[in-house]
Amino acid sequence: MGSVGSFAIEDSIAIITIDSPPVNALGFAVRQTLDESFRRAASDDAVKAIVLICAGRTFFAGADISEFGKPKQDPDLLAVLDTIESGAKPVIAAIHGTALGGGYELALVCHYRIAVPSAKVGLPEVHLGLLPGAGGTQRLPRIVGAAAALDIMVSGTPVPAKKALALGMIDALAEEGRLREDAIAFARKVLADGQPLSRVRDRQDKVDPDKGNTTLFDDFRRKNARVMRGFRAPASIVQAVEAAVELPFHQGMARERALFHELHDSIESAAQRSTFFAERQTVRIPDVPASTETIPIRTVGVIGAGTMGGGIAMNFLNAGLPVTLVETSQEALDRGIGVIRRNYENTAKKGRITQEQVEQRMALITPALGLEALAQVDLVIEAVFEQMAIKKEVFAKLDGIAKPGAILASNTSYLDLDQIAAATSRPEWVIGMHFFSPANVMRLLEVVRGQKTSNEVIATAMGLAKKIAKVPVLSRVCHGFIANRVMTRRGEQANAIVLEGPTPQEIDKAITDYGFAMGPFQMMDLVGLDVIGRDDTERSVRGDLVKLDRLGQKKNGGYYDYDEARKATPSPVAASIIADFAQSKGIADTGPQSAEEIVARLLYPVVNEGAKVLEEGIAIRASDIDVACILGYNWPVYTGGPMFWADTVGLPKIVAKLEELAAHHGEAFRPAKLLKERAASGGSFTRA
Ligand code: 3H9
Repeated sequence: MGSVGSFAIEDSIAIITIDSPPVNALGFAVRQTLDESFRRAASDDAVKAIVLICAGRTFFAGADISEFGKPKQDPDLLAVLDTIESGAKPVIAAIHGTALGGGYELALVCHYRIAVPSAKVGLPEVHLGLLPGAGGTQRLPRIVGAAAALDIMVSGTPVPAKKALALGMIDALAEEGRLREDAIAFARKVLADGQPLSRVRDRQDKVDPDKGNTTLFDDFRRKNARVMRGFRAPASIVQAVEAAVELPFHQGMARERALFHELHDSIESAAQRSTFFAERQTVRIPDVPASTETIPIRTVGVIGAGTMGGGIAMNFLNAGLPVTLVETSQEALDRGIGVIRRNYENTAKKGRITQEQVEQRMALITPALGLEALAQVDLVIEAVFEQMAIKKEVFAKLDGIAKPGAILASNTSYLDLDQIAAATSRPEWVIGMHFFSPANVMRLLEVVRGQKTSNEVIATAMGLAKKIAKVPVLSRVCHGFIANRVMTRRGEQANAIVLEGPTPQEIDKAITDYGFAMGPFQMMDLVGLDVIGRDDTERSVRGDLVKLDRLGQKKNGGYYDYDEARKATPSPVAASIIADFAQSKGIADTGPQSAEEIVARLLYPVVNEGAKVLEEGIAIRASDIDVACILGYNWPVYTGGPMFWADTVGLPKIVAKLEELAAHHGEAFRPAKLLKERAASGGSFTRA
């Protein structure tokens, strides 16, 4: 029997077990084994029913994404699914872990689905810029109806077993730990009942009522317009579900196939697939082997209970780790803990956690007023005011308090970690753990290694990230590390071109049309003009707005004016401040610029800075820079991040534009050596 499976017959029931670590993806060997196993079961008269089950941590996690874009090897997934579905013997899919994408589509061609309560089933292809392409868009609506199918496939969120049972996505629950036995018992019952076999594809009862109901689909598109913006896959999913409702099964399948191919060949999907692997690649560090020993982290201390410290603490509380939260005054401590409680209660109100979980998490906090309380914790994260003198003082004190073997981490977002480490007698234990605001939400964790940080400490921080549901990106020390450093170039250019003619709204529109949720001026108004660039020494438009008490959305408007409902309109006051400032600097108004010009002006310097970050060895690989920008700055994932995007634009084009900008605006635009080299050699940043 194929290389990744086993075949057993127990009392007239064939048990096909697939074992292809890590996640039983439906790659060539798995498809071949399935094909052979089902043919054998079909031809063996001793077999009356079939149970399909997986070994290891999960049922099939979907098609093998690493095979996409490579030459196809038969048997193809659809053919295997057809063999299973058209067989004359009942097939029971026995599900544990996650049955995802092609994995759940495989379960849908089985005649019955049974799962343990901890299992999840779903069609998350949308996150890869795809639609379920092995019949999922046609079969799921036939079980749950078009409306629920749209929600499940457009969100891509896996459905827990109990809910899946209620929806009809599975037929029965097995006892946890007894999946095999319960699936066999289920098969026996099916045989005993002797009902004729029913196939999902033949069902019409859930889709027929929506025939001709265009409102259902129009409403869905309208309601989800914001989350679907820029992505291609969601709109294709809606079209495929429409086909499931309106067309006979085989025609719907043909429609699904055509849409799948379009998506598969799109840049958007290539970008999202690349991001999937990029996020999993970040933990690989050339000089820190995977076998490096890690330090157990059972307790955490967080210094500072402000917005950042509180958000950081929540990550650990969510993961069940006790946190000692330190502030300098009772008032600040109470305020910080109050904010954490309010955050949790809001989450509970939305039904995402229970009130009991709120209390459990709150009970993990130990409030404290002095650093002495941190003597026994395994990891301390400092989140105090961003000033070198203050950080050094805190670390020097910590050095005298923390137990030997404790990791001392700083949440600094710009400062020199090596200087901070030098304030202690144990720099090898000092590391940067840079969270992005809101720290309990944003998935990026920049781990900053100092010159002396030990491999064990690095490996521990990288491993800990997964435990608290973050994606770690390793950076070496430089001003702003990876994400802030490269993205600062975008802000600088926004501030520069607004003096040359384009208005804040034109610039913001170019950037939001590119795919960012907000443009740089909208963002500054939201955060507060008095908060950003607080330490600026030079005169700036922003500074002039602040002098007029225009602080942004919160007070008197900023770059925009706002009405009661915070709806933004172009601001004549801001326009005249910008014009005055430009005049004082002797910058001529050269008129409007095209969206393409604006995007190039703001984002090519980000690419250029990314190239420098790579060249200097600050980031390990270009895809780490992409992950940092996507997860830290909401860079649109369907462009793949700045470096992947640069490859799609073409590096010679970017170099030529940067040279042109350098000629007009100065050396800051001069293309990095690495960028020039890759452009000249026909190379790229992210392609193999
Ligand atoms: C699809 O099915 C298309 C069909 O509709 C149509 C076809 C015609 N392929 O995430 P982890 C690797 S599209 C290849 O760290 P976890 C992953 O790279 C697919 N490799 O584990 C990693 O490798 P490494 C639809 C895959 O426990 C290792 O497995 N399915 C695949 O945190 C462990 O992964 C999906 O989108 C794959 N499909 O989470 C599901 N999946 O160790 C994608 C994983 O070398 N997968 N790998 O870095 C997941 O969401 C998570 O992996 C899962 C496990 C929840 C399953």
